Amino acid sequence: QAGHTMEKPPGERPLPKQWLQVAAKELKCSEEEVVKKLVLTYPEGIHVKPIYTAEDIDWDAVKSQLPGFYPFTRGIHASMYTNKPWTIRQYAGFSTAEESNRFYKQALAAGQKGLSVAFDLATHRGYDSDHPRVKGDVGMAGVAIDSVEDMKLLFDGIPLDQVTVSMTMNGAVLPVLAFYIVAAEEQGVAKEKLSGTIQNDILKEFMVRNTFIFPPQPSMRTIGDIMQYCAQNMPKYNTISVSGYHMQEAGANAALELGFTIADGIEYLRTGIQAGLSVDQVAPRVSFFFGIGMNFYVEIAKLRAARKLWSKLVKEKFQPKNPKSLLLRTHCQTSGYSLTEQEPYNNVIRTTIEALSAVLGGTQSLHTNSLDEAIALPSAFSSRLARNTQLILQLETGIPHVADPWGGSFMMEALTDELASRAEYIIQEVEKSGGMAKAVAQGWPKLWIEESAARKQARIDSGEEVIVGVNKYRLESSASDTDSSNKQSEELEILKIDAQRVRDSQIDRIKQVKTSRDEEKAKQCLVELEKAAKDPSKNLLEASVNAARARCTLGEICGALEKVWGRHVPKDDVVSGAYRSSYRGMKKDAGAKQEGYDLEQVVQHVIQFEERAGRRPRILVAKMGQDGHDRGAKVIASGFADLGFDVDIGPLFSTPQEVAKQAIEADVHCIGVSSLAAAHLTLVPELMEELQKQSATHIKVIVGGVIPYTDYDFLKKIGIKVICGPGTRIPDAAMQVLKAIEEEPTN
Ligand code: DCA
Repeated sequence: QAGHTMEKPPGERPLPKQWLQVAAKELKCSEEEVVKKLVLTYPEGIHVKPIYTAEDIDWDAVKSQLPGFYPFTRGIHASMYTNKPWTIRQYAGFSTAEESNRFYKQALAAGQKGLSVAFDLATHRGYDSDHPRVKGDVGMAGVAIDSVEDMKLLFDGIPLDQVTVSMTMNGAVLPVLAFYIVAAEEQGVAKEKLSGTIQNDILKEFMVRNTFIFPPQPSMRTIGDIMQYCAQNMPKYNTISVSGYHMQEAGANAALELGFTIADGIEYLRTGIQAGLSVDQVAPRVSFFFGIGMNFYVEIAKLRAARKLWSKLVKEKFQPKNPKSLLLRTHCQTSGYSLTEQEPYNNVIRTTIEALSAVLGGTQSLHTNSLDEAIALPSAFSSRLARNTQLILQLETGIPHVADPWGGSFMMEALTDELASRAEYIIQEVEKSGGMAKAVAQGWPKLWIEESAARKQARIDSGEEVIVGVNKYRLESSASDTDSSNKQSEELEILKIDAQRVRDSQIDRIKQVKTSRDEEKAKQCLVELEKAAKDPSKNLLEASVNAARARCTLGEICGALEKVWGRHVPKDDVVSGAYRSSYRGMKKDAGAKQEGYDLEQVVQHVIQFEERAGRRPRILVAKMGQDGHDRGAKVIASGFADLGFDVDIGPLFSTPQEVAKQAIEADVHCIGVSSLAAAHLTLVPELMEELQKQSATHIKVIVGGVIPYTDYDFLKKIGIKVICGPGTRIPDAAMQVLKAIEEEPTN
């Protein structure tokens, strides 16, 4: 992190003297104490005051701003939702292409306006469904797509010239976009007519989401080639969705999310320009994607600040001629992280409030999360409720009747400026590194986000940040130990995917595709693809479209590229000290959860353990399968390290066999498996079998992440000692681990 400073000092504008005098009387304290008590410091480093006045803003600038006018703080369209509401675009996909297709058609019939495809992790990581590494992942966290035949089934009966489709794909972007283009072509829709969006944002994959395949350099070249191909052939298609969402999910506060996302956007404009395009060919097709969390005012301000900052920086840095190049068009998604396993119906309320922030902030398109997403994949019922949340906001509330209703609010305008200036400071730090690609390679943006995540966890664990039903007003039955359960969660209908059945049917279709194609032609296309990977003058998407037409599979296309580029192996650092320094002691006020361990109690217990055992408790934090969501794993690793544990962190994408080997070699007491993508029922039993085979059953296994209550019994039966669902405090998890490893060995 050398040379980079995370904190920018907050801007100070004093409270009005006459107001302070009256407030001091109301609070029965001195004016200084009023300031101490009522001026809050947000994680972004902003001091939020109890009141705002015209003194807090540049009123002359504010009063003349209009929606649809530079710098677009008030919205990119003059009429905004008064003319056309935002697109209701729910992110979905699971199991096979046929089942997802059925789901999409029902969603469109029920009022959804655009599609957004979730692919399974095997597809994301460039493996066909028959690859041994993806046994637990096929069809689980999204739909399995192995070839153009799957893509055709996915959109069967859905006119691709009328319905805009967004595809969340980054690592395997070439085969997936190629399959989409060929599926449309065979549906009779020419490329020029295709509108929609491909995520194609690899920088944030290296930073937080981890579904990359290839190293950074060829990955960035791929983006340039896609921009070039689309500029020539698909002028209405959004070639990128620059995503802050995953940064927020990984723990970034709003300023970090905003700063790094805009910096990513600037880097992508440079990538398109390097690929031979003008800024006006690239910028109008760059779209954005932000996460919307529970801090209501900040999230609205974030979207206003994003538009303002983007138009200003694009104007300054690139001098575009087309006014559309200045517009930040964005999709938003309510926060998955803010959803709780405890009292899941509270999640409907959280999502509604977050959706309100997104639309008051002027989003173009929105996904609202389902109430059960902290527990499992969304069911038909919860998906309908999530969609209806948006329909009610659009059709029943009157909210769309006024463009930017917050415009001119002293507080909102001040917050917008403050966030924009904080994010601009972060962007300047990135520019000092030589741009976002270089900053990502240096690794400091990732560490800033991980530090922000550890600090947030500490604020939640100490009760400073309240989550109703989790660390305050918690139901008796939902204590975090594994023996008790939460009735509401248990009663929810949960969508279950039969992993074996999905995998078998995908394997059958791969066989059919391979036996019915012109084998010579397919082989030739793969050779051409290899050549294109070596030769920057060739276009990679064009070569991939040819391979898709010849029925090459996703695994074959990625395999050809991998031969030339190799697979990227990330290096792992763990933040230290942030959790402990942000933990301020457990709150014991009314409603606070009284049970649970405080940080110092656990630290003492760890010291006693070390005195007895002659070494510190040692844990291997493991991620198995293709699930790259590592916020939980990283927060546990840095939190446990701060409590005194010896922490090893295993490589992403490990097999159960690799995890067992690493655990035995490192002589750990315990393996902590973090699972967020529903593969635990396949991979955890394999890990237990492997430990048994290697006579290492003395190593205790604990599992954390998105684990439905209905799976607890099964996991306990196979010997899992502790299960930590979402909302488990780190000191409590650590204490459970200590107790488990202090038990007698089971073998
Ligand atoms: N007055 C006039 N025209 C309007 C207005 C208005 N008030 N509002 C929207 N429009 C037009 C747009 O200009 C656009 O026209 P165009 O196709 O000729 O450019 C059209 O209506 C569609 O609106 P748009 O804002 O582009 O909405 P979407 O098609 O839903 O695109 C966008 C949203 C963010 C740009 C896109 O990248 C997207 O859908 N992303 C989703 C990403 C995603 O789903 N990720 C999943 C995790």
